[in-house]
Amino acid sequence: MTDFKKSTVYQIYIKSFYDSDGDGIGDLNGIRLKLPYLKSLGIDYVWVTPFFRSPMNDNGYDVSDYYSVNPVFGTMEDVDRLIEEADKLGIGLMFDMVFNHTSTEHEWFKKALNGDPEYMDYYIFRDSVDGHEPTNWESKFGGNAWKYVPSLDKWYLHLFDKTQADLNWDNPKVREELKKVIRFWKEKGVKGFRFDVVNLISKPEIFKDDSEGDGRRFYSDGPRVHEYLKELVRDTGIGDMLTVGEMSSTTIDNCIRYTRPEDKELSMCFSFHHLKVDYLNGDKWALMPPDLSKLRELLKTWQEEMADKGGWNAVFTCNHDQPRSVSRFGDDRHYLRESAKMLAMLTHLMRGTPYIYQGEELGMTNAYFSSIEQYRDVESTNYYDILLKKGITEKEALDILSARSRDNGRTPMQWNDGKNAGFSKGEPWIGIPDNYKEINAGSEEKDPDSVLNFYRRLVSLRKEYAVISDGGIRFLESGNEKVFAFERILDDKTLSVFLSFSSDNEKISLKIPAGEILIGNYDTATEKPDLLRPFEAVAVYA
Ligand code: TEU
Repeated sequence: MTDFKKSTVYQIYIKSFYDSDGDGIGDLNGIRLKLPYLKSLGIDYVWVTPFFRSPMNDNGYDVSDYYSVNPVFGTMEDVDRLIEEADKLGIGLMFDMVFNHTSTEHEWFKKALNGDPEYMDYYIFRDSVDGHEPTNWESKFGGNAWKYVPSLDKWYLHLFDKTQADLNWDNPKVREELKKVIRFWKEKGVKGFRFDVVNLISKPEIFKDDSEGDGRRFYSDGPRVHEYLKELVRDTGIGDMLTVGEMSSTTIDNCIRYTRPEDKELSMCFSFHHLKVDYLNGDKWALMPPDLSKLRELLKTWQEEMADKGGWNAVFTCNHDQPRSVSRFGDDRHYLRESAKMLAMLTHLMRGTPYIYQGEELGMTNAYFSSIEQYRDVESTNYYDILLKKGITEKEALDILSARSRDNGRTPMQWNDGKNAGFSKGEPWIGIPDNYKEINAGSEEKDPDSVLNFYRRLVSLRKEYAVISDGGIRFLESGNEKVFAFERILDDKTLSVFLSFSSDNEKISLKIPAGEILIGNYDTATEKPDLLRPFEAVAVYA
């Protein structure tokens, strides 16, 4: 089994990482050219978001052929070279398996649309109920989750975009097809897999209206999900690789089962409850500041329970579906460095495998787009229309997108202060925030105190200190809701971590203990052990 506890994973959103051929879109060769940078960060694995053939309605999460490369990202030879060169540097590649759905341009779906019963059974087709949709379930991207096909007089289920048709995992042929895909990429030498929304694959036997919600309670962590995952992992022989499942609206009990080694499902999983603490009444498209007490409570519960029951978290605050955490939980105007480093310590010092999302290690911020024309993401443009239809003004709708759009995390990687932030010689597919002049890899490389160099230290500390990789965890009451405190404990060693989420000085009822400061985001030690400066973060080893 890979020692994934000592590992750090770096996530690459290929479209925005590095463009090697000047078409304004990142590509496989771009990743290969930047391998030395990744190596210098000390990371162990790179998760590359989907680069397979796709009409790109959802930027590659709508796969039309699992075995070929989207020409905009390169060729199969480019994939082989990337794997080979990464391997030489000791970096393992993880590919992204989008198995809950395929694009409606996949040949299976085309055959289904032609009425071939064998392929119709690859998807979830249902008859109308009283002349309308089979259920009232909502798509995650807005609107009803069923689309009508007049020629078949049936509806198909799409939990995401209407061009992403959900697969029928209850059909053993579908499961065999997907195993073949894994084997194909495994043979190419990848070292791990990320499974997209994999806890949504098992749908209920009976489809009925949800009177309480959008339908998710019927298909999240569905009836046969554990059985299907075990089968997939066993039959493809990926039990010893690094596998991470993306779990949408999941529960701790299920995540324990997904990740307990004895269950032989996955190495770790992503959950998202902690990234919904700024959703007003649970609505992503209604703004409020983050509820810090709720954030702490969720982290405490997920960290401690997973630890108690042998589960393992993938720890993260940023990815390609999320706004930048420094703009969300930090203060990107007044305390960019302090807050970016504080959030880094949160992610890298809790229990679990940390994930760095490209640009996070530079302190990259939200995009701050101000016009709808600047947005590219299907979810954002759909919801813009939905918000306007609800009667919200254009200005309000744009303010909501500016805080919540997935495009905030999808702007190009800021490599240097030159043209297009050094991302591309052509016109980038999406805009770049003006702050790339200050926030970029080139300048941060030269600055010992940069966010980038701070991430490097955190990545290497995980390898040196077993208390970080293997220790238990216990959250402490700091007496101040803006200051989180926890201890990592292994044998007779304790790492005490204090993190302030405030732009002011904050007093706590605990005292930061004496000991070796392993890492912190201020140069000087605090003079008063019960006072934290703005966004101060400190980890004491004793
Ligand atoms: O994301 C699944 C997912 O649950 C989020 O996209 C979420 O629905 C969204 O942020 C709505 O608020 C995965 C991928 O990471 C995402 O990029 C894909 O769009 C999606 O699956 C469909 O494949």
